[in-house]
Amino acid sequence: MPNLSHEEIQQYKEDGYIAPIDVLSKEEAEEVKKEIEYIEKKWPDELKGLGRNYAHLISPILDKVSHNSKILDAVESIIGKDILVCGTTLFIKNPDKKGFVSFHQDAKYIGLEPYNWVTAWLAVTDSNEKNGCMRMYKGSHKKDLKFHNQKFDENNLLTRGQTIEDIPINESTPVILKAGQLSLHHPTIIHGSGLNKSKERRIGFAIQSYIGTNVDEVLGKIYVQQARGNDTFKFHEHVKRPTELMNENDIKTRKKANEELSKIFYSGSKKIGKF
Ligand SMILES: O=C(O)CCC(=O)C(=O)O
Repeated sequence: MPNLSHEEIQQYKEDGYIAPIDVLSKEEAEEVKKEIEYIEKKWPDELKGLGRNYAHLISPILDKVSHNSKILDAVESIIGKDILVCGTTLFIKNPDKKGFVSFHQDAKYIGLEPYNWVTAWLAVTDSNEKNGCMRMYKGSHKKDLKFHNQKFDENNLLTRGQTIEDIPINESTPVILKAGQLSLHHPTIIHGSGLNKSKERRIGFAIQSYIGTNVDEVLGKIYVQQARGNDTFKFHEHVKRPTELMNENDIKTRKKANEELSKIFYSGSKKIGKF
């Protein structure tokens, strides 16, 4: 049963995002954090650079989050019952680093069409104004895609440092989430996030994105998993869900998936960024 109420769906349509949605308990979120930190410690290069993508293909715990029924209920309310997980990205801001995310629209460079998709962002740690939570420019999803300046700044957590200039920060709304809570945002909403000025890590696990089976990838190839319903369109290669951490075959699949993803991210660009 889809679980967003009529009012919540209306709010999503009006604002371009919805939050907070309770998904995991504090303890479950802590378990996800521990898994990420265990991988970082045991395989220090695994989640760096391009490796921050598709981590759900090598971690059963991140996979379980991506297939969480509470998330899928909410997603189903927005994109319908035939749902694929088409990718995940870890957005980690360490307190001693200057990481930020410039204002952008996800749909600009990702090649997923039509826009029957939604991005879910799970707060693995608390996410608030002090540690650089996402900020949404409400209602901006109703307008066309904007020009993005490709800045490739070293501290920008976006691939090309793609930036929509002159977005008034005081007109954007912070998405404040407790660890375990989720936000869902529209492909064309303008959003970004500032620096982590706290003393703790800010960790977000973005399922980017949940796509309807009718959504094609017009710039390249993606590797998907069936989350709900049926895929009668068969646009994409389906991959299996991991049953153990860092299984050898899953590592190979993820490597291929990330190589293909990089081609999508930098399609038409002369320069390649660090992710
Ligand atoms: O983690 C962030 O601050 C930004 C993430 C983002 O832009 C996204 O998930 O679309």
